[in-house]
Amino acid sequence: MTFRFVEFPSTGDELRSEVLAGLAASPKSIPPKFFYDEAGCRLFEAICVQPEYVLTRTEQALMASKLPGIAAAIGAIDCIVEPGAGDCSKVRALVEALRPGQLLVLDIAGSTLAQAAASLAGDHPGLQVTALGMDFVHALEAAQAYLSANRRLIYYPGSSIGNFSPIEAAVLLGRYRQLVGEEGQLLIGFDLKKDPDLLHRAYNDAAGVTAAFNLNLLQRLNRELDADFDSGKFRHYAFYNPIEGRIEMHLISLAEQSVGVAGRRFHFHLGETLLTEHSYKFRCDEFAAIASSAGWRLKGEWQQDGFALQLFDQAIDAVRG
Ligand code: AVI
Repeated sequence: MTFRFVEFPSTGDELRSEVLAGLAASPKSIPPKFFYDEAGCRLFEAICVQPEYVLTRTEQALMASKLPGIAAAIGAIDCIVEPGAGDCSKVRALVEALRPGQLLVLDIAGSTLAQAAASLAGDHPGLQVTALGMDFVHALEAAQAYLSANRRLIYYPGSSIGNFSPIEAAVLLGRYRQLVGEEGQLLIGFDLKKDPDLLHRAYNDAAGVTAAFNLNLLQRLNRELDADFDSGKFRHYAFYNPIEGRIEMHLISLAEQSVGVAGRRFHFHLGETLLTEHSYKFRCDEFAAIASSAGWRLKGEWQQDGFALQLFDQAIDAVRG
């Protein structure tokens, strides 16, 4: 098997500087990428099997039922790149259908990624697998050095794009286009707008796993930034905002309290929020417009039960421009 893992320099400084900046802002916020320490990765996997969080299962079912058509629309490719690959479970079906020579997976949670990518490499002896433990939003361009093949497909499933604002999403999709070059394609999965009750339940599961995932962020800060959050004094609060078209996930302070983080102190009023995540939901035409503003041209679309996959290649003007 051909497998290599490269861990980019630690995200410790980034965690410190971004968390301190987010806590000093009004409203207070912390980027969702910091959910994914080891416990956070495990909790996210548990969210994906909760009965209310149908997003992951719906995408899997869509992939399973439409894969032959999707593979035919993509055609022959040499390489799949998956940013935010996590446990690499989603890319397996695509690897088997497209049989590329190279797979490049990127994730901020390096150790989870390395284990999953090594096992995938073990199952596909002809496949050259490279795993990069990196914050791809910061360091995406560094992945270029690890790409050898020409016809590249970026695979970005799971509605992860919904965790960026529409403007940030367009910027990221433009960087994906640069990474894969003129012959590159993009296969992307996103959650569709739907009955807000269904969305509300998905982010407020009865078993409390999403709440534990949200609160785990505070435990991570206690451990890694020498903070003293009392997670019993914060409430997980998630709701659908129909004007913005997004789920908002908050941690709301249940007391007047002050918290130490990395040697600084921050005051939380009773009822004050710490915003931890946005999860945008789209209509197909809305998403295609965002991707098109980043130079991608819609080539195929598949939908099932409130979830969509779109396939893009490069708009000619964008390639020349
Ligand atoms: C990773 N991301 C697409 C998930 C979402 O639905 O926004 C993260 C998540 N947050 C709460 N539940 C799941």
